[in-house]
Amino acid sequence: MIQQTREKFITLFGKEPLIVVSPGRINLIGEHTDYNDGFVLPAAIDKKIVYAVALNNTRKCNVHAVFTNETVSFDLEHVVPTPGWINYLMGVVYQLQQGNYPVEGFDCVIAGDIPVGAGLSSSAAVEGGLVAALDHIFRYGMSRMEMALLGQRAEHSFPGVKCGIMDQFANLHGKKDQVVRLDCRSLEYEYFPFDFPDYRIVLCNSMVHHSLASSEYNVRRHQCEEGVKAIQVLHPEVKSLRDATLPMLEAVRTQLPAKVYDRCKYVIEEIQRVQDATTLLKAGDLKTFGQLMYATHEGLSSLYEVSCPELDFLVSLAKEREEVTGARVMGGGFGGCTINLVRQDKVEEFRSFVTDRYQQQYGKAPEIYVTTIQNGTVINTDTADFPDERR
Ligand code: GAF
Repeated sequence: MIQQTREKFITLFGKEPLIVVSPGRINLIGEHTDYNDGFVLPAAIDKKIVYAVALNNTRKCNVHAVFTNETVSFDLEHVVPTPGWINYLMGVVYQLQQGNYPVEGFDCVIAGDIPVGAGLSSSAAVEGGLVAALDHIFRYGMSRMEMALLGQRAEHSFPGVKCGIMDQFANLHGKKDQVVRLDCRSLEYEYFPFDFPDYRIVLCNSMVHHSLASSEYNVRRHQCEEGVKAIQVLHPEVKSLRDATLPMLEAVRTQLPAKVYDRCKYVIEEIQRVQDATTLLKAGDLKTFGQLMYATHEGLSSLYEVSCPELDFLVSLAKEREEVTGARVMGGGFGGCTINLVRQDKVEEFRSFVTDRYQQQYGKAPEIYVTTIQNGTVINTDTADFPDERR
């Protein structure tokens, strides 16, 4: 894909580009905890966005998307929210401008194989890849964390999803064969080898994509804040659900709408699960780790209500299989993928079992990806020496 993207760029724009590879992400456990100052355990994967970029000495940005085979241009004097995939790039440019990072016109080809709406965070990959490319070209000298935070602001301000930091963080900090536990409050992080040669990480894409995903996401975030406000009356020291305990929540239960109580209960439990899961991972106990994944799914489905019948069905299929140690809906929810830890020697059996049963139930095939953990966003070294004539 890298070579094709480069060639497409040369055909369209007639010069050598900088190439940046920007991955999607998985998250082993810790869902909807990031915007509650909790912990997450993500990793970057082998599905990616590829950018080819060079400057064009104008004030215009011309972006060709291979996946839709269209070129969209925008003016650097007029960067405003715009429908379609270009919004994610414009959000990044807007935030760079807001942060007084100089941006000049550029030409760009964007390609990728991260399925959209699958919960693998193609949007953070689009954002992180572009920040990294422009940082390299303009020599801003941003840290990876600054890039992630800028990507998050882009997501808030242009697509309007009030996301946490997990996706942009994982996209820019991923390390091959390692998962990373991020403390979303202090932004401190620690890598852990994901060293289980007998297991594979298998993603089952329900192929469901609910349009509610972003609006309901923001509603969940608001409900968590509502819970925190109620708890603060008795416990002013509680700044977010990260600081809350189940007894604190119980004490205000009667003052909360039932749904707000449920949302908060899930988050408080999930933040603890990530801590427990990390201990299990260090001890090499993938079996008990898997039980926590099932518990997360249960919480996401019945308390947080971000699952859907198709995802619940995929997890129930996983539960039937002895080769699966754990499974759950992954990412924001309302469609997309389940993540499954599956014994390596039974992956193909699992694949055909899930495909057949899902097909029977819903009349459509799921997509199944056996994924690997890879590095976060990478500047392609062969193209990294960015000569002045491309400026
Ligand atoms: C989406 C968001 F972008 C993340 O910040 C995170 O909240 C996730 O949903 C749920 O864990 O991917």
